Order: sequence, then C-alpha cells, then structure tokens
Amino acid sequence: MHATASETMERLDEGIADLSRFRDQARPGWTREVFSDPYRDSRTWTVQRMKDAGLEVIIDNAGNIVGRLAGRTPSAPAIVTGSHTDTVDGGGRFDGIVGVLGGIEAARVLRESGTRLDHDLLVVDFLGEESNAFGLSCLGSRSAAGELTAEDLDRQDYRGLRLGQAYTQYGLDPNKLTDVPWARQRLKAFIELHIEQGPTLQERGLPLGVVTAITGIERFIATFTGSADHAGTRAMHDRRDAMVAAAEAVLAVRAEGCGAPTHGVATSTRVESESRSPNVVPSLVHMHSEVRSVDPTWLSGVKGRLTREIAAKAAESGVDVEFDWSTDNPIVNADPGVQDIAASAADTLGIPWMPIPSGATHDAVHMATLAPMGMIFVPSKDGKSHCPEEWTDTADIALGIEALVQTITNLDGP
Ligand code: HGY
Ligand code: MN
Ligand code: MN
Ligand code: MN
Repeated sequence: MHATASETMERLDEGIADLSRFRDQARPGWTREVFSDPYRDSRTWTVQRMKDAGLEVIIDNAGNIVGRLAGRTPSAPAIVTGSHTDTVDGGGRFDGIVGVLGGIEAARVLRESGTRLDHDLLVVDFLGEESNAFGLSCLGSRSAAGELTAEDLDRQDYRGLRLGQAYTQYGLDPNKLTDVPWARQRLKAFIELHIEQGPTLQERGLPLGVVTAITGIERFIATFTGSADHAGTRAMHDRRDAMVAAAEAVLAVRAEGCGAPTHGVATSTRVESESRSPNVVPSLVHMHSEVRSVDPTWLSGVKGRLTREIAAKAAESGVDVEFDWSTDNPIVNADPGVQDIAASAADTLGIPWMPIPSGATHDAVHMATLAPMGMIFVPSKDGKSHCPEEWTDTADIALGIEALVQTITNLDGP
C-alpha cells in the first residue's frame, strides 16, 4: 500500500465516522433523510470537506453541493463524479457516502499529486437521492437533468409540509430547479463510485465491479375495495375481505419476482387498512409494491401480468381493485466507452474486476441524460445495505478511489 493509499484510508475512516455523527437519534441505524435537521447540518460539513480538499464549492439552484477542481482548459467539457449523502430511514454509513467522500478524495489526490487535468473535475453531492416520504427520489440529479419542476414539488407533501416548502426552507427557489449552469453545458462523462449493495462481489472474491446497466423500477399502489362487516357475525364464506385480497396480491408480487428469467426482483413494502378497528372485516386496503429488472422484455410485461392476476384473484373474494402504476426510472445502460475506460483503469492498476448490473438505482440514472455514464462498485459485506449492518472495508473503498482516479485520468485524455 503506497503512502497516499494509507493516508487516504485514514482520511476515509475519519470522514465516514465524522459524517455518521449527523443522524436522527430517534431512528435506527444512521438515519439522515432529505430535508431533515441532521441532513441540513451535515451539508455544512460536506461543503467544508470539499473546501479542505482544495475544491471551489457552490450550492446550485437544485440544492446540489458542487465542488470544482479547475482544469487547464476551462472550455473543455467537465468530467463529473459524485453521489449522495442522504440515507433511507434506518440506513447505513456507506450508501452514497462512499461516492461523495471518494470523489472528494480523488480530487484531493489529483491536486496533491500535482496532476493538472485538462478538463474541470466536478464532485457533486446530489440532493435527496433516496426514495423518501415525499415519494420523489433523486431530487438533485433529476433537477440537474431538467426532469423536476416546481409543479412536481407541489404534488408531494409529508407531515403537512409540501415539498416546495422544504426547498424554500433550504433557501432554494422551486422555480429555479433546472437553472443549473454546470449541467446545461456539454459534459465529458459522469462516473459514480458506489457500494454494490448486494453480495456478488464478495461471493466472487472480487474487489471491484464495472456496472453494465442500472435497473428500471416500476411501482404501483393497489387499492382493494371489499365490504365492511362485523368480524364476529359475518360467515367466512360470505365475506368480501379486502385484506385477504391484498395478502394474495403480496404473494403474487413475490411469485412474479421469483419467476424472473434473468435479473428481476419484486417487493411489497406496505399494506394498510383504512379501518382502525380490530373487529371489522377490512373493506378498504392499500398495498405498495415495486418491481425491478435490467431485462427490458420481462419488465415491460410485468404491469399487464400482475394487474390481470391480482384482479382475477381479488374477484374470487368479491373484492374490486384499482391500480396506480408509475415508472420510478427506466432501465439505463452504462456507456460502453466509459465502461471500457473504467475496466482498463482497473487493469492498469492490477485490480481484478467483473461486469455487474446494478439492482439499485442511482443519481447516475439521471446524469446519463447529460453525459456518457459509468459506475464503479466496491463490495458490500454480506450484501447488506439500507440497514445498520451496511459495511464496506476501508481498503476496498481506497481501491475503488484508486480506480476512480485512474478512470478520471483516462477520461481526461485527448
Ligand atoms: O432505491 C434504490 O435503489 C436507491 O437506493 N435509491
Ligand atoms: Mn445510493
Ligand atoms: Mn440507497
Ligand atoms: Mn480532452
């Protein structure tokens, strides 16, 4: 391990520990949800971390924190890296954070080694990547990609707070979300360092993954309408029980995921009855589910298959069902050229790697509309993520940063 790598590891350990202090003490794990107080306070820390690494820092109109390492040719299209520092409720210390601290460290290593890139290097901490209670993920990268408008914000609200108000509390103008000059110019490439959040790299004993594609996500809310009855007097055969129809739908969603021919998963994450009484046959039940795959043929057929199957099953119980489907994001393939550059960077450094699809989505999905996109994965211990057990060894993160530095250097070439 040469000197800078061990310095990098020390800085990473200290940075991850420092950033982890900003969490909601009332929630499990390292909870730092978008627009929460811990998140707001952590952003001041992140700005300073970028400045300490020698970056010029701005907060853009979309709420992204953007650190810039000036290149020799300001007119050359910038190389962009970055990720997010918000977490899910009960989340861990590495999802997103590895890409922001890793991007900052890469910029520092380049600057301190006296490497003067031709292109500007931008390191971005994107606002609110995680799915959240407002129901809208990747806030900062969607805005940078011109996909989020003030109207979208006013459709969402949570705890009585409309998303637009949350933005104004951060000093952001909901009407300027897409006024993001750094993203409006031609960009050379976007490369994101991220934890795998799955078990594959560990199972294969590999320290690095070069992402081939990022999963598409189809989500739906199913509303089951049966008939309320006294739970003590209505005969079992005579019920129109909305909860039973929802339960059969949960199993149908699981069966769909288990039946995926290549890559595919399906999860129901919430089932709730409108009734609060424990002695009433449920008449109105909502179920939230999502389906993911990098297989476009299978994913495109999911909506039809599940809608038909769940409705048919519900009809057997005399229950009606309505669906509200939405595409959280389409399948996005990593740019073949950037994949090759990241792979050859790993080869140059003698780091074994494998091509790997991403079952998680990332800001890279939206950055792919602005620039050729690539991602580099480092292993997740036992594949755990979105939970307190999330862990990646510092040595693996340091290797990922070395690969990121080499990839950026290669991207900077003629
Ligand atoms: O949901 C995801 O895949 C990402 O962690 N936001
Ligand atoms: Mn993430
Ligand atoms: Mn995540
Ligand atoms: Mn060039």
